[in-house]
Amino acid sequence: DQNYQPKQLKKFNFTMAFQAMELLDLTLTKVSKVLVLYTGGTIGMKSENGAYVPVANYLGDAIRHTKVLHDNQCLRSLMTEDDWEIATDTSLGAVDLPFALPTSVGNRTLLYVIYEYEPLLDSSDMTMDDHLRIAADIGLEYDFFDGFVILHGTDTMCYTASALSFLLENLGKPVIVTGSQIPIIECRSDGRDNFLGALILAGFYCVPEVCVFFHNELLRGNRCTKISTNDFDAFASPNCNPLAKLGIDVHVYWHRVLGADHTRKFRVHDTLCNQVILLRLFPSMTTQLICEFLKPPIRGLVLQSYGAGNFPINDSMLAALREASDRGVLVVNISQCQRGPVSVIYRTGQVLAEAGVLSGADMVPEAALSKLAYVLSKEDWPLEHKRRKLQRSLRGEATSVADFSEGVEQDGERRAPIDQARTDQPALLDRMCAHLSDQCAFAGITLSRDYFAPALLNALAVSGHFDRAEQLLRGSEFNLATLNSGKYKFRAGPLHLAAAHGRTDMVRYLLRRGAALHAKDERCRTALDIALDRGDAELAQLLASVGGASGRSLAQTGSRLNALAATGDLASLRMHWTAGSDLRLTDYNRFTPLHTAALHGHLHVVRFLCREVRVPAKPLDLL
Ligand code: ASN
Repeated sequence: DQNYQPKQLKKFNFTMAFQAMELLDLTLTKVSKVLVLYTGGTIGMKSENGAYVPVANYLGDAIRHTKVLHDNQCLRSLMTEDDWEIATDTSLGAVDLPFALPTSVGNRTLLYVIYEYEPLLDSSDMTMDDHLRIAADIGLEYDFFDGFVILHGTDTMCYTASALSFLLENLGKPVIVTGSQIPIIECRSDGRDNFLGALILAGFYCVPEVCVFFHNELLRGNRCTKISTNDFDAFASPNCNPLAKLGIDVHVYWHRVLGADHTRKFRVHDTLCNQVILLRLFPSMTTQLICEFLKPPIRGLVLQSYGAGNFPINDSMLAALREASDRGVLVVNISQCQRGPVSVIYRTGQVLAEAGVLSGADMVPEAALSKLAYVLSKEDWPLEHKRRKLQRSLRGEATSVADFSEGVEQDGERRAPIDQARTDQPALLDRMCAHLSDQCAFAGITLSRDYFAPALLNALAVSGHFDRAEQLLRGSEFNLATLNSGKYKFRAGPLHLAAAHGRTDMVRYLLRRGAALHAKDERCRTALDIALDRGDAELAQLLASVGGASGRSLAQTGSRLNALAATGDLASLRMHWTAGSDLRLTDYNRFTPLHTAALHGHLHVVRFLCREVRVPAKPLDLL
């Protein structure tokens, strides 16, 4: 229908609540910040005239009054009396205060901001343009938050999660899509647990993937599919086990989590080709129907064949596929069965390969379609390259041992964390372990192999022996937990240690191996903060060039910059500038470095700020 105008998510003004976040004093607390993008879906629906529809401007209120999802006391404890009064005085205009989860284990605080799109959509109304919108908005806010939660309808949740997994290239932070089967304001809603679990995982666990969280399980977003219209357990990930399960404990299966190559900067791809189609084979399908499906402007087709990837040996149907493939149409073969890959064990499968149809391995249809839309949108890739890409696992969407052992290639391709084929050096690890246990024996510590790898890696990060670190990672049960020294944020890992000892090559190596660029230590510092604190300009520049950002609040950074301006430390200010710091940030007195430098008479700093950085010389408006 040419006249059909799809409803579309509109971009939001993000600045307001983020500024409110900056009112909070986050200096003394281990805080994670999560951005929640609310697109619609049952979770925020109400029944109107006997049918559920999304209702604007009410989910936030409902959440603010739900004790397990928001704790006003916790928020208040982070603000001064004055700021609290200003922020909550409705006569001054409402400030959108962030939400705070009740403080839980380890005195960690999780703050989140909810952005509600307009219009809210039942996910059946969503299109690829909405996927692009969400990806672009994550891109805009990427540096300011530790993780992202997307509230979404369940019906097309897996399409969105799949599309995002491809669009968000070199993703280094968690993006978790969730929703519910019963609206959150209803008594028996599954929405509260789903939302809460998604927030906790996005805020406190460095799983740098696009995931779906539902019914206590974290699933890779491009591996799952909706299997039930009415169960709370609505999603299955038939060919990939869950990445995490929430029971009494939060259990992340780190060996399944994919590592990104963090020497490549996060970027958002901004197009998808919607000239793609999904065709499920059925007995008596005709050649004419296939030809209709393959007509221009269609550029890609996902064919859901029978069983292990089988198709009738029908010459005219196969000729139609061959002709389309010769014209440059990309046809990907996946199975109608939920479990297992397509293969060529039957003649009925071989004929498809001979007709130029590409293997989609064990992809779910949602992932196959999104991958096709993504690959086809890469206009600068030659056709042969696109074909190759389609047959590789780009974001863990398909099982392909060959891909994984080749490691990371480019454009955000992910590496499987366990090099299972490479556990060929146990002897080396055992020798290292023996050596370390000798040294530790006097302390009466019993160390197991599981705990050795992180400890050894930390030691190697300090000494900078990345060749030995590589031997260690290959020889041990290497996973992201090893690389990041444990499961939680707020713990220094090898990347922090290497940065603290100025081991630039080691930092580069660890990033390539998938160490979390954005992980924070006990003092909320990222590796970039440590490099800046040490005055290591080269390392700071390296970390900034791959997308590293500070883990500190803007006020904390502002104070540091002002302190440097007060002492006239031009070299350090220049280093911060090269590493991407905003030299207009204010300290707790609302002074900018320019004011401070002027106050202390540091003409060379004033000159640098005015002439090179071009900081506007604004009056101090708040004093
Ligand atoms: N129709 C709803 C949607 O996809 C279903 C749900 O969210 N449970 O938006």
